[in-house]
Amino acid sequence: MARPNLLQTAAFTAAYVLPALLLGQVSFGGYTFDSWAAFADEATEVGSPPPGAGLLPSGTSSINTALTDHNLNTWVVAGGSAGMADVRFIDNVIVNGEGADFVVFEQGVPETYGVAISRDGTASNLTNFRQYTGTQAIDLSDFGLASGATVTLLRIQPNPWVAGSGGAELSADIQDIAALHSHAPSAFGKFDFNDGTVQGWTLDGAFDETGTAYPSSFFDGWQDAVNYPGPPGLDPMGDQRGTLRLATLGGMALTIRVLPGGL
Ligand SMILES: [Ca+2]
Ligand SMILES: [Ca+2]
Ligand SMILES: [Ca+2]
Repeated sequence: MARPNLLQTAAFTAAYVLPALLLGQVSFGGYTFDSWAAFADEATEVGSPPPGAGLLPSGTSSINTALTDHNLNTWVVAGGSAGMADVRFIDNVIVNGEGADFVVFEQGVPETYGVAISRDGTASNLTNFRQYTGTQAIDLSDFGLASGATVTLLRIQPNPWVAGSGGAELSADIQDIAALHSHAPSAFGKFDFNDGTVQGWTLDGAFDETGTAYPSSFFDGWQDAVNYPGPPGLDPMGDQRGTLRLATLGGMALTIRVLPGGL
């Protein structure tokens, strides 16, 4: 049998995915989310609007609670068109995947609100506002973001001034915001394989840089003799400490799709 070759790859990555039982999908408001972590984590009012023009929480005394509690019985309205909230994702990011990427939940009779997206996680690099009405599943591509782009900050304006309407309309009631395409903030981190098994991790992919999956003969498994930060191959065998191995037999094997008309 050929010796497995440890794969070192730059152009292609393979994602290891924690077992679903650790993530626990949740159903909420007619949508399914990976976990409660998919929901927005922090909401703050933008600026210092004049009295009566800012955001008003309903069902709670806190704007932050209303927008992050995954509870449709709490929401915020704007007393005037000036009221806006910056909504942040801390333990997750929204990812621009296929189709809609996040949901804004809006209570009662559908009303119009504005959404802007931060391109870099700061309030100084927001897209223009786009308007939506009622509970909506929204695609980040609508804002010009690239496939695979991640978002940690968006701005909600419950009562946008509609040009030509002669004034502000009734405020939307924004209940909650959550990511349909949600990832942990970073795919990189330290994980100890310390019980002699791969501890439930599975291999998914390979993918190229755009997220396209390719058939491959990569496989994963337990590697006993490697345990960071020790020198590769010198960790004692049978000590339950090791690593997760990504390998192929007899060299790399990856099926590249040829597009119509050739590469
Ligand atoms: Ca979250
Ligand atoms: Ca709520
Ligand atoms: Ca999308």
